[in-house]
Amino acid sequence: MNTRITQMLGIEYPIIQGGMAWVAEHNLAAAVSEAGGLGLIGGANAPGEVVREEIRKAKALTEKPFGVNVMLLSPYAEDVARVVVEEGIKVVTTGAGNPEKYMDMWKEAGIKVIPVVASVALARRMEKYGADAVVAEGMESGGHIGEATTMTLVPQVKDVVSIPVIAAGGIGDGRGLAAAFMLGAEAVQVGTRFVVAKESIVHENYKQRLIKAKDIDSTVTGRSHGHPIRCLRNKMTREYLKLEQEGKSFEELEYLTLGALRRAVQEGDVQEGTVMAGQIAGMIDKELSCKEIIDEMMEQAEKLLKL
Ligand code: TUI
Repeated sequence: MNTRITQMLGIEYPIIQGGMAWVAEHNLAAAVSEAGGLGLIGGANAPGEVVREEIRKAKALTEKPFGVNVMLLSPYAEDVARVVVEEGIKVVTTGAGNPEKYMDMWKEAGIKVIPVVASVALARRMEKYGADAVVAEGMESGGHIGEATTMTLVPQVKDVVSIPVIAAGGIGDGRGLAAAFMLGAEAVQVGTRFVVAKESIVHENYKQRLIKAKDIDSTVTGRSHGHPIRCLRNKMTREYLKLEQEGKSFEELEYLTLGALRRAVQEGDVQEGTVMAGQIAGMIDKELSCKEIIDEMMEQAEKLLKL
């Protein structure tokens, strides 16, 4: 499964880790890269200097390439965009927006730029602006999502761009990896499965909530305000969705979610916190190391693709 992506990024396997807010820190990123995938540090809402520290800690743990995800809704996005250049990062993915204004700076620094897109239109535009690849992310993903499913988005993006396409959303094992290749992808981005990795620093309650999750435990808050977030059902989502149905504004509901992801990830408050996770949560039944996850996915996918 040697593809344009494994060659471009200098990685062994076509698996990149999602840039998950509060989760994608240096231990996880380094473990995924050490296992032969591409680890990512999630910039999320963190200031540039915090991301710089994370980058330096990851460099101390691995000699292998790793990247940084710049979350474009962050008030510090510009700061982080500059820090990745200063720290000599080789791969940047972006999320939750259009990274056009940083593209020239990143390209000049020799950075491979891989925007995460949720639509064909943005994929096309990103190629025009010099993106090296795109991640086509379907609404099966956790966190901030678009409208299209992975099954429909990946081939439609593939049909209009020449750069490689990385599939994301709903991919948690080798069957998903093989299916993504059938749709035309040259790599996959995996988020939720790595949340339950041994090296993942999320609170034990968060991991257990994902392990216990069933297929129908996934829900989406914020659709009516244009800020759809996929997470697992709990007290917070029930209250949020009820108030949303009553027509409460985004601003009125913000108090329910402010800091709620951090509360779930770090403090283990999986009832009132936001438990972001993709729809594959129901497939996870145990905690494995990043290497075990990647080896298992590769073995299963290779077997299927040979059939
Ligand atoms: O970005 C993600 N997933 C995320 S970001 C995040 S942190 C957050 N927390 C609270 C509120 C908002 C964000 C949690 N999960 N995935 C990549 C992704 N990008 N999904 C969808 C998009 C997207 C959506 C609209 C990209 C571009 C876009 O429009 C760009 C434009 O201006 O045309």
